[in-house]
Amino acid sequence: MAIEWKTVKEFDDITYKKSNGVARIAFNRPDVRNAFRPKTTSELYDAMYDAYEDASIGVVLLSAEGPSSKDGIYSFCSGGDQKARGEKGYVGEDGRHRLNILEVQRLIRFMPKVVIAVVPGWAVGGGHSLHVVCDLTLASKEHAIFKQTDADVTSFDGGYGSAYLAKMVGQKKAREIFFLGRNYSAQEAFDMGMVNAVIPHDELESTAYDWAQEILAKSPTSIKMLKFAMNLTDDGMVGQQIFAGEATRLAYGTDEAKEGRNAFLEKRKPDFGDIGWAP
Ligand code: S0N
Repeated sequence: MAIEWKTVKEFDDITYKKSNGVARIAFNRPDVRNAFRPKTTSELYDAMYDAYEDASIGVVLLSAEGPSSKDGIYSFCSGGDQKARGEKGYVGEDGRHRLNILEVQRLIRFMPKVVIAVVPGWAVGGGHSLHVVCDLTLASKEHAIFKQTDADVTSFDGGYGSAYLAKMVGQKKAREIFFLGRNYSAQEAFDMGMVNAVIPHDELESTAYDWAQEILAKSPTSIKMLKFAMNLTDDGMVGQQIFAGEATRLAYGTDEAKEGRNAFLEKRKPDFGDIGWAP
């Protein structure tokens, strides 16, 4: 059955749609292999933040339009747009140097929803890093190629893109990916543990949507607490802060919390007597 996507908002560099609890955010610069410039990452952030805020959305698919009209080649994302790179870095329309893809990475990492990278073709440089930071990755059997060119163009991700990748595929393999910059097929990426499933190209989007529907049938609190629990040790104090924030939110719903709040408002000592200290 065809998925009925509804466009949420028109952007220049991305498309943004929703259907039945799923948001689909897709790079839309296929003629440059979906490279991102500062405008692209600002739009990505806006769409991601909308999905973050929308309580009807539980899963975000990060995908790509294409293939390229020039040569018919598919791409997920080829990373930072080298044509938008000035003398000191990536330059936005306002002339300022920006690395705002890192803000997008953090939003993916910290949003209490599942983000699935749907990789129809090239995942290169910062595009590779984006798939690494997503919760799950589904890749086109025929067209997905994973490659790290950061060390070729002196535009390198020393955060999640490399260090977190090493936790995923192991130190030796991560160093090989970055130090040699070779191409890896979807199957090789699956064998390394950085792709969840290799899917026939024509079924990639419908499979991602089906995975999303399976996830949406689960308990939202469980999914978000599990995501934050799995992030925690790698995200240091920020990981703890996010996990603990959700624990506090859960505590607010207890009789104990209500008594604490009421006692303050009624200018009396709290009476936690009935709560007890059960192990
Ligand atoms: C993707 C590749 C391997 C595809 O090769 P293929 O199929 O042979 O196509 P090409 O002929 O090379 O390309 C087709 C057209 O697309 C343009 N193009 C491709 N990639 C880019 C790009 N990244 N920027 C600008 N244009 C691009 C080509 O120029 C060509 O156009 P025409 O036809 O007009 O000539 C191959 O294209 C490739 O290797 N691309 C470059 C990949 C790359 O090096 N990306 C940058 C790597 N670094 C980052 O992404 C870091 C980004 C970042 O912001 C960052 C910074 C700090 C910390 C973290 C990050 C992070 O996010 O990682």
